[in-house]
Amino acid sequence: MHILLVGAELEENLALRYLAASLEKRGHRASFATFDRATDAQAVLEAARRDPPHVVGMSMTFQFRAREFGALATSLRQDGFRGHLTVGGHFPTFAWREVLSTFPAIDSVVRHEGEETLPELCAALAARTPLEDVRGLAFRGAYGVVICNPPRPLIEDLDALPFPKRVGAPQLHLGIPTAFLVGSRGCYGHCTFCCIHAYLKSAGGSVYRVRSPDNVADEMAELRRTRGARMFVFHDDDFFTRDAARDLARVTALRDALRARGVTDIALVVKARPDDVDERVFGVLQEIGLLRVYLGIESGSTQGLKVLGRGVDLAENRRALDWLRSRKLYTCFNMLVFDPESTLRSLRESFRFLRDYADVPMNFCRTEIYVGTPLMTKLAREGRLVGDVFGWNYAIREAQAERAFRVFASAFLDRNFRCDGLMNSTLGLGYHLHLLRTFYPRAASRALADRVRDTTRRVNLDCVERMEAIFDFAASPASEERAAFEDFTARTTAEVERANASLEAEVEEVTREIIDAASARPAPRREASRTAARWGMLSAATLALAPLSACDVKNAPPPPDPLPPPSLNLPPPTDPPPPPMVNDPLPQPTGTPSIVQPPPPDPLPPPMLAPDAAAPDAGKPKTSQPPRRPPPPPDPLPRPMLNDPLPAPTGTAPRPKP
Ligand code: B12
Ligand code: SF4
Repeated sequence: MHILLVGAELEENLALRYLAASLEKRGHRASFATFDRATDAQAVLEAARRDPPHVVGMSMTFQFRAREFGALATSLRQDGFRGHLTVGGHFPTFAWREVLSTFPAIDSVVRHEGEETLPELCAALAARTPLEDVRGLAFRGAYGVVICNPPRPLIEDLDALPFPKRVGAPQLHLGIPTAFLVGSRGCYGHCTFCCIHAYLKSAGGSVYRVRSPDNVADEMAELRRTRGARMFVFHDDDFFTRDAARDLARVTALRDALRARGVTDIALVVKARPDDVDERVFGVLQEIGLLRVYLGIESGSTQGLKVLGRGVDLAENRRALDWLRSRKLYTCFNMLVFDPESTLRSLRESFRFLRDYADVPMNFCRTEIYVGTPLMTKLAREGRLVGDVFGWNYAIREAQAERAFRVFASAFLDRNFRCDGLMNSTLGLGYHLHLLRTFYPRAASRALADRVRDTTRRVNLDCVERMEAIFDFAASPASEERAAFEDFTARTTAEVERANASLEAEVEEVTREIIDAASARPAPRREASRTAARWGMLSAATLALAPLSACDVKNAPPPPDPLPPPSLNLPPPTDPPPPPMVNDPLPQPTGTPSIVQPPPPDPLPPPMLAPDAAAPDAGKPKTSQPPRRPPPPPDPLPRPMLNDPLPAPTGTAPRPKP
């Protein structure tokens, strides 16, 4: 069978590449189509027309883009695609009912990991055997009834998986061929806002699985040999386990395995929690070439850390940042400064934290509500969820904090959320500098490093000062008056946008200096192979020519840390809050496939549209549940924030997680 795999390719889409490798191992043929934004739809349709697939598989991972994928599925049908259309990823794993009910063009949802389920689905389609036998599948059966089979347990032996199928040229970061990979899957954390824990728990099996160091080193060696890769970005949910002895054994074995294969002169990017930062473990990683650490700071206030369920305190956040800073490791972080229980006091505390670390590149936003998370369950119980599963919204409990958020949502929209906006460009700036230091050391100067630090500080302090002014206003009686609130919001937005222009110009200038410094050198440091030399020179030239303003992460250097644009579906404050579409998520009945009746609605059963909870729902299918009613039709288009009158008791604009 030919399977067309569609998804975001902001970076190499590992989900699709793992799936392609597993499909090909079973004798199928897999091809890829990029869908980074709605305007890519035409190219996907053309790919399907050019080389018609039997099955289209879409990676609908991001909640905020789920409707776009649904619309693409509809367009594929209108364009004549008659094969099976399936989707997978984090969002539909939980919201399979809503996805299948809302988008009749989609035939099935592969829940959790797809390496076994998708090939089995293809085999069942080819043999015309019942889809009820495919574990991990939710699908539209006879008469349009939606059936959810029991979940498939997570893959225990990650070493048994074929390496992801790599296609196309590697991304170049300051001229250095870059590869993305995962050395483990899962995480021991229980953060309330994160869907990863819920995803793992609802599948059943070990929440953390790790590849052997030899298996990871084999893949890195292959990437080095075949694609010239020297920059390795690990997308493990958390590269570490908070068990320093275990982590030390793993990274030491990885270092030795890489050396044994001659994979040296490389750099690594990893993600870590603050309580993962251990001197010995990070020391070994530095020996391998650790260049960048995404540190899960998430909040700079005690209140925030508690609501987010981080399991660390502020002192731990500070300890990790201080230590990484002292080792001159490029560290960056995101803060979910606003959360449902934020207060002006906790917000001020978070921005004091940011002031103390103003030289560390960062971004900040509101905590978004992802389906399947404990935070979603909590807000649903409290009747505070607004909108629907495709984009939940909520109001911060404290009115002053909510008013501050609303000003922020307008004023910082461009700065914090555009993928090449000021904050993402500043994150890229620090990354560029460290790439220069690592791969072009003779081109790196002290003066350039000082400029990067000063620019980063200026950007971050500008944020802190403007946010503090917003807090002062939100605390004042004037902020309760509609006209004064609107006036302040408009003025602040205009001022922030003016500042964006000048600060962006500064960031762009320093970035260009780094690129020029790298391009002036004939080849990166310690060239190990002719392949690498060729890539290095080619990409340096590419970077020098790439417009920095372009939001094309395939050509532009370091991929930004794009936050999804906020959906500004704020309900008018006078409206009563719309009833939440989600009941308290309940565990799936063990051993029973769930069934949902598709539109048109069946008048009989009451709505039961709970997204899956984190509770395990493993088991064997036996009988069917009575059909359930479909969700209400999709919400009308989001309303723009700025047209909204005064801050409301409920309803705000969603923001992402880091
Ligand atoms: C790499 C990554 C990115 C990369 C790029 C991804 C890309 N494709 O271009 C970057 C850094 C750009 C990124 C950005 C963002 N990301 Co991100 N990202 C990840 C991360 C860390 C790893 C994904 C990955 O490669 N995993 C390895 C593969 C093998 O696993 P997998 O993706 O789960 O895929 C398996 C299954 O889910 C399933 N599956 C997945 N797709 C499909 C499709 C089919 C057809 C089938 C059958 C099965 C299937 O099978 C796969 C193989 O087992 C995940 C965390 C995670 N655990 O997945 C977050 C994650 C996906 N990101 C997330 C978010 C929120 C974002 C941002 C919105 C965050 C932000 N900064 O604001 C942005 C949005 C970007 C944008 N503008 O579109 C959330 C999504 C939550 C949600 N429900 O929406 C996740 C889950 C992290 C989290 N817990 O918050 N991200
Ligand atoms: S936020 Fe990070 S540490 Fe917390 S559960 Fe998610 S992946 Fe784990």
